[in-house]
Amino acid sequence: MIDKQSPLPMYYQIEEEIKQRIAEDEYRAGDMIPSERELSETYEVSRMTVRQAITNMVNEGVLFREKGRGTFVADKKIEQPLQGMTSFTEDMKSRGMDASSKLLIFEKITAPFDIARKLQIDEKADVYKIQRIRYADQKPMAIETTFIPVAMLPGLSERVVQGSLYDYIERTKKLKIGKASQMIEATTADENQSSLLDVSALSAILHIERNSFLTDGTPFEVVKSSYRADRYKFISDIYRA
Ligand code: 16G
Repeated sequence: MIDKQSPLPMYYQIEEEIKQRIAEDEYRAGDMIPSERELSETYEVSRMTVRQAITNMVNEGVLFREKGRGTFVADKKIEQPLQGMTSFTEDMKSRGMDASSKLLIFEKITAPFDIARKLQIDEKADVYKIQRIRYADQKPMAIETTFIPVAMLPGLSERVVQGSLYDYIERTKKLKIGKASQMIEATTADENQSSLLDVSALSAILHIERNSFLTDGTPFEVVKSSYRADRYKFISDIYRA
């Protein structure tokens, strides 16, 4: 309950109280939480205070609002470890979720300058440009744009990239994936991204770029992805030297 003598702000106490109910499964993903009016009566605080608490939790991705319907408990964010080079398909499988893709672009193009440099190929060389929306249990999680040298995987097809690219590289092509360097930065969804990812305009997005190499050091992909920040958090273990 809310302690009005506490130095902790009342909106913060309400947040903690609602989060506890979620942690204890009293409110589950998809449940509607009580209205602002009901919460302000329950906690004997102003609606402004309740609104502040709810807005903070919406911004954190704990709750989401639906116009004209109410406020609901969001699915728990996917915790993605930063160590270990896994594929989207493997990541979802390990969580018991179903991975699928919608192919938006599959074309052969002359490598853009920055991509040619990262793939260490001739500027006039051809690359595949593949753009996929990646889904977990039918819900959009990320948009991925992948560049691969055509010379590396001449037989790549639309059908292959409907499934797992890494599976094709390793099991069909018998190439050995070694490592990647990765960059993550914060952005917001533009109009196109927000409609593809089914989020509102200017939602928080995690932009990730991965540059991947075979075990012999040959670069094989550059991937630019936009992950829904309300569905993902990246975690890592760190050690003090
Ligand atoms: C992940 C990788 C991406 C890779 C894809 C292959 C990140 C940021 N990206 O999404 O680089 O191309 O997996 O997935 O982790 P697939 O084997 O399911 O096609």
